Amino acid sequence: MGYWLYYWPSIAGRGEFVRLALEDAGVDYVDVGRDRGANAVAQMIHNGDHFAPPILADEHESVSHVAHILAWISRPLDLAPQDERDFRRMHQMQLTLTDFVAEIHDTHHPLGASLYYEEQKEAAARRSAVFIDDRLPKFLAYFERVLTDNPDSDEWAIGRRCTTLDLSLFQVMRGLRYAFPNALAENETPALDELTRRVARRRRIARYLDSERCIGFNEDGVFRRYPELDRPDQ
Ligand SMILES: N[C@@H](CCC(=O)N[C@@H](CS)C(=O)NCC(=O)O)C(=O)O
Repeated sequence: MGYWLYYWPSIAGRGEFVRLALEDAGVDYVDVGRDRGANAVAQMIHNGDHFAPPILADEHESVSHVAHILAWISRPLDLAPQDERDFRRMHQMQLTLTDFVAEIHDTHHPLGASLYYEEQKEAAARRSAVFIDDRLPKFLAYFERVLTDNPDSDEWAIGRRCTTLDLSLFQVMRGLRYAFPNALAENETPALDELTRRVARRRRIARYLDSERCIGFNEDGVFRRYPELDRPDQ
């Protein structure tokens, strides 16, 4: 089984949610943006029916949108719950995570993605304050409850096994720890913290995190560290 991942080469961004699933499953994939450059990604968008990356392709088709991609590959990668209703619940929660990631992005780009951060700093500060006061605690409490309420496991969000949703939750917690360490520390998230440690210990994920394939967060991606948007240091 082989895949081609199309994503911007210089950021982890939303591509990382797909990359983590491919890495955890240990399948072969070509990281087209990193192998052939951003033009190859732009060309894929230009040629096909996709609006934005990440895009994942196999020899038969190509699919965009993180949640849609993960719904496509989670079963073949053995990262999905067995039960059909659980599968739909997993996808539903992944879509909630899509909303969460969009709101995280909008903390630094509240007026529009086509403007530089420097052109919208004031609005970003206002937006981030509302995000930190209201939205961050609400999303975190929701996913904390998802983990603690799973009747089938104390370890994973849905069913008995690790799924693509757990890998995505791991990435969001890592990203928040990078972008909003002080605001994150105001929230009690023991189950999410434990999940994050558990995922980081998975054999192939640990190897990936240590590898050159895994690039860190930076101020071009979704999760950006602008200290002025976070709660002040104590
Ligand atoms: N809903 C899409 C969002 C995709 C998206 O916003 N991609 C960004 C990179 S992370 C992009 O390049 N967008 C270009 C654009 O919106 O014009 C998903 O979840 O994958």
